[in-house]
Amino acid sequence: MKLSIVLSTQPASFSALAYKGELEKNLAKIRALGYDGVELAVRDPALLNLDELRMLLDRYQLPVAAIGTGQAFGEDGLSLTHADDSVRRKAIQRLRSQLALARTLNAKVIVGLLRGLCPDQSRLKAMERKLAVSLTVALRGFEQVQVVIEPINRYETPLLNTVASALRFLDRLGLEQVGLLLDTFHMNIEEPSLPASIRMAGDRLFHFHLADSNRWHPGAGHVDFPAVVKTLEEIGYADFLSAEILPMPNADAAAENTIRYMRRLVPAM
Ligand code: LER
Ligand code: MN
Repeated sequence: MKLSIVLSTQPASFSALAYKGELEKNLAKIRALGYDGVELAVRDPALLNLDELRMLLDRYQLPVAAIGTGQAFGEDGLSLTHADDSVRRKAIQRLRSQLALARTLNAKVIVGLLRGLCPDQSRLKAMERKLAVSLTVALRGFEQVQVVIEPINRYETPLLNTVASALRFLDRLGLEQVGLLLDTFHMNIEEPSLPASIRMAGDRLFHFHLADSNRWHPGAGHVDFPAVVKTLEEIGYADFLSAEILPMPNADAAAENTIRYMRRLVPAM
């Protein structure tokens, strides 16, 4: 397994991001701390200078673990299940531009809050069907890019809160390229047992987010990370563990404490 940390390519209102903006400075820090890669949170690929980004990723030798898309919802209000079809189409287009970026950077694409909220909870099943249609349209032509659906806790969205519901959704969706991203912060709220849910995800697990129970760096709360890592090893997960954490007590300390704590569990390759 490899360790990465999320860096937002732009300033962002989402709080669980240790590093935001200042690409060169932050990529240099991430490299110097000994991370194996970086996860990029990208509001809109159109806002990026791709040549500069590639040059910096190359200079600091950081592969891109995944591309997060949540800011398209958080900052721009786009959603794959939006009641207004013109907004839903914009969300599909945004996701397609993220898939194109991911294809060039050899990264996965995360579908978290871009799925939307579902204000009328009696329509959850219909919203899941709408999400499946939007995803099928968005992914057409990008079959080689892996996409991950993240179960997110009930306080952020009612759509797909648990590993079991997300796996049922994947079965109905029927696209091999789509798997799960599990996040220990959400799992701590929704799952009865983190190891049991990791086992349930099994080979559908494509990506992983680290945060402790309080969304601080691993080691600051009560998530049993040794048990989490042991279970990931047991199911043969060999990809990135990406820290998506609050900048507490500050960004540098959060990033440094994460790698110090996690390296004891995940030796450098
Ligand atoms: C994004 O990966 C995440 O975990 C969510 O909490 C975003 O709202
Ligand atoms: Mn997450």
